[in-house]
Amino acid sequence: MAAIAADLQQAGLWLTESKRVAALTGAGISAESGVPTFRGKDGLWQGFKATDLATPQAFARDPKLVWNFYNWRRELLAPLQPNPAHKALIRLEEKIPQFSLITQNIDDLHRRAGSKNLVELHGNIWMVRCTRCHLVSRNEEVPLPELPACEECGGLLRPHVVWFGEQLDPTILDKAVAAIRSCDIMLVIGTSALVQPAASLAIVAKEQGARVVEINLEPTPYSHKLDLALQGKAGVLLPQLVERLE
Ligand code: BJW
Ligand code: ZN
Repeated sequence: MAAIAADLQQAGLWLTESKRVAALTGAGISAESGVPTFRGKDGLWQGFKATDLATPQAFARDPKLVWNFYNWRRELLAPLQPNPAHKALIRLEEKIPQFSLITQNIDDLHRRAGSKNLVELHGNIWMVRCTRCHLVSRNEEVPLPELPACEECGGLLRPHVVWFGEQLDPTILDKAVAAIRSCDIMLVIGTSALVQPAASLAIVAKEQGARVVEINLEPTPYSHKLDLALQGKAGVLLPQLVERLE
């Protein structure tokens, strides 16, 4: 406990000295809101691994199965609320002159919490895209039909999210990289750091001279390369960290 208090104090000092802060979040930040993570034991739906359904191949093979999976997640997410970790990032954004929040999450919880300068790397579960005319729109219907159709052209809709093997939107990725290239400190919160290119953003930050602090329940493949790895729940540690600026 004493060790974590000292680490929190150190991270708090670095934050106090920083004008430009970037944070990267993953599924772990939403776990305390009730959102299942991807690679834990709860990353299973009807015996399928979530990461096996989040692929263009799975959608091409069986779009109904993939839509059933996303409909289940839309139902699960609709009533969930941001937790103390999402809210701590709002207070951080209010205090830091230049703050960027980069999330891999598609759950909309940062937006619902009130984050403003938000980059959603992997899309948003409440957005859909037509596979024929490529129109992107927001759709909060729960559940959507098993094979939802585009209102403009009748084509099959798909979730407007980034699946494995798909390119991230280059404009969105550029915005994230620009924030990382210019930050004084980066917080990496609740991500297993297994998925590229998001995981390498921490290395981009280190290489340009920023301090990087990780908050996670467990060590990740990147922990030993970073300045500090705080082990614990984001909903507990992040509010304590931000308190140090108040
Ligand atoms: C807590 C906690 C608490 C729990 N408090 N902590 C270079 C090298 C190798 C491979 C590649 C590469 N470049 C590209 C690839 C391929 C691939 C990739 O990375 N594969 C790896 C698995 C090896 N990447 C891509 O395909 C990407 N595209 C791309 O780069 O395009 C160019 C290209 C194309 C083709 C070939 C080569 C290049 C796209 C990646 C898209 C990822 N999409 C998903 C699904 C989104 C939609 C959906 O949600 O349905 O994004 S997969 C899934 O993983 C989701 C997540 O955003 C992402 C990351 O997961 P995350 O957030 O880290 O969650 P978990 O569950 O893994 O971890 C949770 C963590 O929280 C754990 O560490 C816990 O300990 C912790 N935790 N409770 C604090 N309370
Ligand atoms: Zn269409």
